[in-house]
Amino acid sequence: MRGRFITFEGGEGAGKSSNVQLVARFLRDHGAEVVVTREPGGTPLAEDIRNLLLAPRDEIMQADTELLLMFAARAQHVGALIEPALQRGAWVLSDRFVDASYAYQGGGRGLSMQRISALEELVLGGLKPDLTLLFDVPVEVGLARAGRRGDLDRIEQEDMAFFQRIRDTYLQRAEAEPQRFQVLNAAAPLQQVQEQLLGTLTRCWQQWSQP
Ligand code: Z5A
Repeated sequence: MRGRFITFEGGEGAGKSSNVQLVARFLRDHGAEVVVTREPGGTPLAEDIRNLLLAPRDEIMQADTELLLMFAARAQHVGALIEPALQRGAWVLSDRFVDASYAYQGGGRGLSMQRISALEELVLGGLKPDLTLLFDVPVEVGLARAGRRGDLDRIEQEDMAFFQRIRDTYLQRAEAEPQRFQVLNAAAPLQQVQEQLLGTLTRCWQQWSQP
């Protein structure tokens, strides 16, 4: 049986990375094979592209360059890791995926959503996450959490308005596809976020593990 694909999305400091491991543990405890991965990245080559994308530099990276590098990394990630894992029946958990390109390059940078959609079609064909967990947090709360980590990467150095457009785009996408998205109130204390998450997972597990 083909595996299931769950993606974790949200702005800076929303708590995606903190919660991926909780989901992995839940699924492993239920006997599933789980692959945890991230974007941009997930394979050695895609991680090299990630380093290119996130390193602060003097030369300004063009928005189209950023978009194409995101999709180049994604093509490698899907072909070499995600598809083979789904085909052998594993559950794949990805910390960010294609919705991030719509939110950051579309909403944040203002690139055309139609062009992003054309790249999605080219690179992913029909591949879609079965479930997208959107960790939604007010921008100032998320940035304060992320800022405590120290050095900011190239994208984290953008201004508040950029991150507000990203949050708005994520919420619009969730509203447009309520059957795929589950929006979690990530401004709540971690324990409450995890309770919301376990409720969602329990429902999905029961639904998807039926023959
Ligand atoms: N990007 C893009 O532009 N286009 C694309 O197509 C893709 C990505 C795929 C990847 O960086 C960057 O690439 C990202 C989007 C862009 N942009 N930036 N900037 P990344 O993977 O390094 O960064 P990130 O995805 O933004 O991760 P993050 O900032 O680390 O956020 P997070 O994973 O959601 O948060 P966290 O690490 O789990 O938590 C942050 C801190 O908050 C940590 O100290 C936690 O202990 C704390 N935390 C978490 N939850 C809570 C709650 N509920 N209460 C209190 N404190 C909490």
